[in-house]
Amino acid sequence: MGDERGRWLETAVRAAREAGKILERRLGESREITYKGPGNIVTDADMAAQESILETIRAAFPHHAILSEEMVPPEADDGRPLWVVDPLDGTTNYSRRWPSFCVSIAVSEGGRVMAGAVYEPNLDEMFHAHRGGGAFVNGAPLRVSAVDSLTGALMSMNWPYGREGMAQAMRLLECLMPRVGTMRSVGSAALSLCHVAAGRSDIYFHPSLYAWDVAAAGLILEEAGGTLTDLQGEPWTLQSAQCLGTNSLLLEEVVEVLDDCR
Ligand code: 2AM
Ligand code: CA
Repeated sequence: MGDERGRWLETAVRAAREAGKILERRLGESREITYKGPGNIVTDADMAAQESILETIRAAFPHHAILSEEMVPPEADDGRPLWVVDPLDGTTNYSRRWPSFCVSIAVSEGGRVMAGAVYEPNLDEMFHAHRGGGAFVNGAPLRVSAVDSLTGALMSMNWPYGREGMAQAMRLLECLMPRVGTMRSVGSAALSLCHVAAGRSDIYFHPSLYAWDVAAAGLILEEAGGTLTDLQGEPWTLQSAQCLGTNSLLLEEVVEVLDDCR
């Protein structure tokens, strides 16, 4: 990894930790909640965390482009490195003080995610990876599970906002649930993918989300030996509107079940 790219990861980690500390500090305060759509909220804490992250990135890399959930998106990809930021993933959890939320920061180049950091302040867990360099949590290497049959698998998923999305998720669950061991729902896509990377679960899917929910954790998962695709099993890209993360061993079987489900 060149010096410049090394600084990408170092800056992502630093920005994620600082923002996580802000979220942690403000957790006990009363919240200002604004609805962006049914079930889709943003709080004053999302904005404070975003401000801190943007400041850190702009100070280190003034010429890079930034895509962050709570800001106006940049113009079309113009070839500059692009920072893909979710200042608070798991906002509903956060607004209820349910302790599963995180900060997610990725850096992509030419449409490929090259570095990523996901910070979970409650457990003080910093997940990070750069492409080709392996994945780590608090410095310890991450490896996906060796579970190779659906019957023994721990799956997790999250609910989309809105009735139509929920109905679609129910259909997928109806097909998958009888086949897997059991299921959890954590409320943060980024953390859920990090759990697959850490071998804590084996499968994660979400039928409707954004690049900033997935970019950093997806690289962390791949660097831990997992696979990140869409629900058809095609490689995930920054334009994908859904995701499926697996320990790689279960990918084919899950996609088969999903194919038969439609
Ligand atoms: P957020 O907390 O940043 O909004 C919960 O469903 C998980 O999926 C969270 O990580 C949430 O991110 C994310 N998410 C993003 N877009 C979503 C959508 N359209 N519907 C539901 N969840 C979404
Ligand atoms: Ca968010």
